[in-house]
Amino acid sequence: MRRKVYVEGSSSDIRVPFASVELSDGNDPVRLYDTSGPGSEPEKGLPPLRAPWVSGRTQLASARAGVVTPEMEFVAIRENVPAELVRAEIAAGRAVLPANRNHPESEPMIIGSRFLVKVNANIGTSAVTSSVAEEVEKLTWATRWGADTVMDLSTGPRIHETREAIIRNSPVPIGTVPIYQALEKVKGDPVKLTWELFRDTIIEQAEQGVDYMTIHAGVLLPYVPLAADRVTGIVSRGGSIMAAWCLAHHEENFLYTNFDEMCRIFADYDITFSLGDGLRPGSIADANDEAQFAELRTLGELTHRAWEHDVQVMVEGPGHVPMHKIKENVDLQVELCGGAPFYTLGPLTTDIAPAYDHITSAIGAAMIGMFGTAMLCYVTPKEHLGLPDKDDVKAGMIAYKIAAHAADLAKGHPGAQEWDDALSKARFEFRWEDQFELALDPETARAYHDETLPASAAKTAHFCSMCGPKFCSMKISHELKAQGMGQKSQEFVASGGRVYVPLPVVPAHSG
Ligand code: IRN
Ligand code: FE2
Repeated sequence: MRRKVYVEGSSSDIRVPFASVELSDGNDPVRLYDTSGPGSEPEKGLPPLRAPWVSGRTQLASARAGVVTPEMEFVAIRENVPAELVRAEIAAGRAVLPANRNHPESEPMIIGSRFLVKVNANIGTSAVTSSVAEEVEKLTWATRWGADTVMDLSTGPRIHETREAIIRNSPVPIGTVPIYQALEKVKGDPVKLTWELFRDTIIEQAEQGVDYMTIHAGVLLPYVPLAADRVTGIVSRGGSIMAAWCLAHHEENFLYTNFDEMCRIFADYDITFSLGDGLRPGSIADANDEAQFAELRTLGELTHRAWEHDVQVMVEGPGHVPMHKIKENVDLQVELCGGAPFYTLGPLTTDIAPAYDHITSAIGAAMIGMFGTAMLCYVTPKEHLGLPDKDDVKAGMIAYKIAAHAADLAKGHPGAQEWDDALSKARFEFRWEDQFELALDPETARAYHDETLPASAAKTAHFCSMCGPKFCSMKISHELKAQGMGQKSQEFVASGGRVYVPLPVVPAHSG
């Protein structure tokens, strides 16, 4: 059984949620990170838990002044790490705690390479499909499956209203790409965009409580021609809008030229920059090219500029990248952006599997997470094909939670392996119910098992239908254990038996 539990901090209003998985046979419960929030009726919204903590300083300014804010204490408990580590990583710019003053409903979380790898889920209406209620349902659904942040990428009508409903009901930070709404305001013609109109749009969204915003300020005029010979050109929506504007006016990107003013607005609300990768590769052929890395150098420059304003920054990354070119992306980003958290879209490790891009990209996501990427933007099976529905959101979330946890294990995050160990033990001891409850997706695990062995007696049986009763390796292992595996092997060795035959020695190659 899963139950929500709270761990209290130094003051009684710091209550950190966890999902406690209660196990049978006297096994200790396992405490899991929980993003599902307190739950509410969509018309009322969530309680404003952070309201008493909101101060005039950004989290970065507080961290630099040596102050551990209640939000920092909250995430330290959540991550099972010292509060001082949280403060120091934020102060150094290596982690961000996205929390707009006007989004007090959010439960604090942290994004940085020293912490658990996070997953973002994208939702949002488009001109063709979806309603406000459906989007709130998708938000709740995404956080139920572990989304650490959600981006509202709505376009089309009722953007403001959809976003309001999402923010008021969101226990996780909400991100947006404000250029999408700005483009709606000029009826879809990028040439008509202006800095003033864009500025009003970010203020409108800031007032509502958007916690982080994707800003494509690195798409500079001289970089646009670098994408001309690519197989897939510019695939970023925001990137293509800004490239169109730059070319039409033959002027430098107004997000770049007004960056300092934007920083002052972001500081007022404590909004975190997510510097957009408008020139990310959209195909294996375009990975790691000059357009992509030229933009990354500019994102590095902008990172340092935002820090001067006490504004938190993360940096977006690709895209489509084959496995052997992934590490170079992380190494360069860390170097150029002073260790600011990297937030990548996959990357997709091959282009051949439309309808399965949650898998092609989860492979890249696991790798890039292991190398230090702090947050992974999920990709759903509908990528390149259509707007994801609820089933797609779940498939994308599960694929990405696997990638993120695999990376946490590889990085040795404190406590990450406890979950695996508890599940392995339940599996070995044939505690089927415990195995289901500990599963990332309990419902599907249980359903698959019950397809062939639905009887309740099968829940304690020492086999499943994969191998049947006679061929279950775990059952045979139990019998070996009962016979004293150690003693048997000693007898075997004493009688001259060998399991591993040493390899013959071959002389080394000379040339
Ligand atoms: C993440 C990393 N690189 C891109 N992303 C996400 O992709 C970004 O945060 C946004 O949610 C989505 C679409 O961005 P573009 O296509 O406007 O760049
Ligand atoms: Fe793509």
